[in-house]
Amino acid sequence: QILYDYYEKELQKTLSYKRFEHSLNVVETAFKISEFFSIEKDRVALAALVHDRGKEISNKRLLSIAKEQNLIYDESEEIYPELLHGPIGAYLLEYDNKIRDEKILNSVRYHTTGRPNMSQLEIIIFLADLVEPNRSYPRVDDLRKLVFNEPYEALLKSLDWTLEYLMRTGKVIHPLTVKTRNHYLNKV
Ligand code: DGI
Ligand code: FE
Ligand code: FE
Ligand code: FE
Repeated sequence: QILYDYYEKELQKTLSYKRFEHSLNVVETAFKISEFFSIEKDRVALAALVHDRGKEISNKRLLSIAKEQNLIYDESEEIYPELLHGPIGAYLLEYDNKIRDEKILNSVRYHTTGRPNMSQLEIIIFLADLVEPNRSYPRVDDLRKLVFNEPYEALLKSLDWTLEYLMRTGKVIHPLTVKTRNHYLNKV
């Protein structure tokens, strides 16, 4: 709790009001989802609070940090640097904010694309981010229902819908988004 309060203040400094509010919503939603898993609640709260640490960093800076620190995974990240806000967020949380919990860092690192074999914490943060109360996009309500009943089904659907959306709007697809979708296709 002491740690949580400390990072709440730190995050408030680096995020806009709107993004900070989103983060608090993700904390609440992640808590609710975590009831279906046996998992430490303190860790869930902290991971949700900090998940968008890298979100308000300019594309230019995301790319320059990623190149400097050798954190580029795929060329799609150079085309669409926002894809780096998870990995760079995790990097900054580790080196600037001194978070050393690898489980929390991974849940931040992979919250946008997911990855095959996600931990429970990674799944909770991924899903909570997608369905927190302020989110609005087509079929978000379908996803909200699924998240609390069939979390793995929700995960697969959300990836399918994201891929559909990316194709339809002509956006670059990160290989991890595809790998994650294929992985969970056989798990549901
Ligand atoms: O940071 P948030 O807005 O809270 O949420 P997020 O980190 O999950 O980012 C969501 C956005 O990421 C959403 O607009 C879809 C996009 N996204 C997810 N996978 C891919 C992707 N965008 C591209 N271009 N390629 C992907 O593979
Ligand atoms: Fe994000
Ligand atoms: Fe997300
Ligand atoms: Fe988010």
